[in-house]
Amino acid sequence: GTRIFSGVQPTGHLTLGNYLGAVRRWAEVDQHRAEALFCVVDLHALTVEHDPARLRRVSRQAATLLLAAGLDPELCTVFVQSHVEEHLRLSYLMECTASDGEMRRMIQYKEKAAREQARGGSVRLSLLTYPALMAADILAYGTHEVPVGEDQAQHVELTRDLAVRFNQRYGATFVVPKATHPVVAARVRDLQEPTSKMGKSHARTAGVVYLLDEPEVVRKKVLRAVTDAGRDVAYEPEQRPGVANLLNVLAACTGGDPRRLAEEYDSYGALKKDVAEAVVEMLRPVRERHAELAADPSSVDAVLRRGAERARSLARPRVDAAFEAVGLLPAG
Ligand code: AQP
Repeated sequence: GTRIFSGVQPTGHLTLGNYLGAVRRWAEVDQHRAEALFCVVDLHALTVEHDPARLRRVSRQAATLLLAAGLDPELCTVFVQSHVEEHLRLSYLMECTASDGEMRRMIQYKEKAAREQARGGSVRLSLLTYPALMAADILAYGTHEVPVGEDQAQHVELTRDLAVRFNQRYGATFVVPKATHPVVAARVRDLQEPTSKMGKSHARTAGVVYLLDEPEVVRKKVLRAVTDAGRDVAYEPEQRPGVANLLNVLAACTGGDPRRLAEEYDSYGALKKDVAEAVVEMLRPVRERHAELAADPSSVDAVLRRGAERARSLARPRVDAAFEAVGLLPAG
């Protein structure tokens, strides 16, 4: 059968971008059609400056939100990356397969490294090697498909290259995976800076809708979204990214087509009002379920414990095989 793997980084509170670009599809489609694993990739969150207490809090919240968004532990495996040591074991072999140059070419590395430097901080070495760990996350499970937002396409491409290279050098070990993206809203933009993606670790939060924002906060953020010059509502992603972003979000929430939706509005104000309500309504059940689950953390822990056991048992044979394939002496 098809195997699916994907994850979220607990670098901050989950956003509307995470939901529309990834999590919603995991819950509505992916968990029903394949053996699927979904992971809070906490080790990846250590690649930028972090606060331990906050990481712990945000990791738990992310796991709880995945369940609140509809991931069903009876249908799929939900776990925390650091609970399954196979990711780290395989990551090292991926570092031994990748070249320094291909890591440095990654857009996310360049952007995040620049951000860390602008803050006056240093760049952690793990930020550079991040794609090796991500490749390990994916390859350890014999993953066929990686449902992600478009911003992750380059990393999945690199993962494919590493799988092919490893297989050529050491014999067929890994499945070569491919990325899949949602049809609409594969890249939700920041409401204040519609040329950049909406990211959970952005310092300016006015343009970022978090899944747990109160309805009033969601409304305020959407109504204050930056729109473009011109008054009529038209879908022109290149020339008018702000309006196109709102139309994409509305289309994703209501199941419509952004081009067709544009024809239904003759003012930005009316469009924003409908976007705000559509987002509030879409997120309402997620927030409610999150509140219920958060009141019973031990049940979430139990899900994560079972998830980690299952993930470990799936990953171990392949990672052991990879260790042997490169010539490491079996422990016996
Ligand atoms: N804006 C987005 N639009 C569509 N999909 C998105 N994803 C993230 N942002 C958008 C998808 O959500 C999944 C999990 O993302 P992540 O945790 O790897 O990354 P992030 O939210 O971008 O978090 P960061 O790295 O903390 O954000 P920034 O950019 O602020 O540094 C992925 O499938 C991703 O594609």
